[in-house]
Amino acid sequence: MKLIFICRPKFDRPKYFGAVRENSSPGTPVELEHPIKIFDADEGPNRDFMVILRGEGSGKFQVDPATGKIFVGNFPLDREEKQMYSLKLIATDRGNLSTSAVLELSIIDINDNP
Ligand SMILES: [Ca+2]
Ligand SMILES: [Ca+2]
Repeated sequence: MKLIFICRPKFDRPKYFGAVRENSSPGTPVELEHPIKIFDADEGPNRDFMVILRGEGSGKFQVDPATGKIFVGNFPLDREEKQMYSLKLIATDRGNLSTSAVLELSIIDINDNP
């Protein structure tokens, strides 16, 4: 059987915004203004895709490759160090067709530096 890859996975928005408190424990879900929705119009295995996160500071977060859900990674977030992350979400299907979207995450201050 020959697989034909026609459709790119599509994000429902070009840009997503989210916020998370600094010092959140690893694995804390990042609240987004609008949840990331990805749709691939192909059928069967051609519609499977994987989401990755790129950009400066992307190592501080984890993304569920199947859904695009974002979680705090294993490194502590410090608002005094960086208060906004501008990242790139990339969804790639099995045919290697990909689409990207912007993900802007703000770090919410907690009073940890009196
Ligand atoms: Ca596809
Ligand atoms: Ca603080």
